[in-house]
Amino acid sequence: MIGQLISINSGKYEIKCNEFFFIVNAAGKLRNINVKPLVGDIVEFTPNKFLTKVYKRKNFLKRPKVSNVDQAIIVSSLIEPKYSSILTNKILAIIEHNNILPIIVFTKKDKIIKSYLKEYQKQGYKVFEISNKTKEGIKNLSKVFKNKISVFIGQTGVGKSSTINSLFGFNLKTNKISKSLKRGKHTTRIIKIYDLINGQVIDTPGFSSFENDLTKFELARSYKNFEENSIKCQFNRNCLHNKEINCQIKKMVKNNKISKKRYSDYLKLLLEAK
Ligand SMILES: Nc1nc2c(ncn2[C@@H]2O[C@H](COP(=O)(O)OP(=O)(O)OP(=O)(O)O)[C@@H](O)[C@H]2O)c(=O)[nH]1
Ligand SMILES: [Mg+2]
Ligand SMILES: [Zn+2]
Repeated sequence: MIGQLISINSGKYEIKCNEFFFIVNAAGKLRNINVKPLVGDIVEFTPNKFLTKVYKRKNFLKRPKVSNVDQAIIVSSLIEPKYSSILTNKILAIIEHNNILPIIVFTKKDKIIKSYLKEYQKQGYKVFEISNKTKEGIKNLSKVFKNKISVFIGQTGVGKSSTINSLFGFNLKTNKISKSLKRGKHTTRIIKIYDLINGQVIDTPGFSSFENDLTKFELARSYKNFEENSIKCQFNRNCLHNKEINCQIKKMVKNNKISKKRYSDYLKLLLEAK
């Protein structure tokens, strides 16, 4: 039988097949060829309940470990936990490098008058500001999920599960952020796919740190607006947009076509990259 792997819990795989759910183990054969099934995989399994094959993936992410997604909902809170521009730009680089459509969501708008909406909109992104308390912006955001598999990504405590609850009337577990540390408590423990009427969403455990494993050259071409414009750099796609002469990206930063903040975040990420 063929189905979709919807969650992995203590070494057991939950598979959805024709509206039925099965819990199965990995077959030894799979372990031998070193295939680690990911949530989102289309898999083959036997009636005696073994997962035997993972079909070719359209795409996959290492963190959170998911495959075959159409878009990533990158969730940041405007406050508590504190908004981190470099973290958002780091996640954007990885998502765009994998050719997955990013959608940026800022939560907790009820708590603070601060906005980064324009900054990201100017760079060509779809951006939403919402409140899970007052439900501001929820209806507008709900329009992007139709017929798509959307994975929620973000730090612990930013409100990923709360946002899924607000959007679709679910009852996923949420938890107050730690008062002393001002960050989340890692409430969501497993990656899991949930069905919508049209489409699917994936809730994921939030992280406290996020590794960037792109090389310098991958990073330099990860953002769509960098990728598109790097052909105008003198060194084309070999330009790291750093010390090189005649760099289109640097020109665009000067002319305010690319935000200075994004560029300074980029330079920091470049320094860290392999
Ligand atoms: N005031 C306010 N609180 C919010 C909002 N969104 C989420 N919260 C609160 O933030 C806390 C964390 O929310 P969660 O939904 O558990 O966060 P999460 O991103 O799923 O966290 P993990 O599962 O640990 O990754 C909860 O106390 C929520 O009620 C919002 O828009 N406004
Ligand atoms: Mg959660
Ligand atoms: Zn350049």
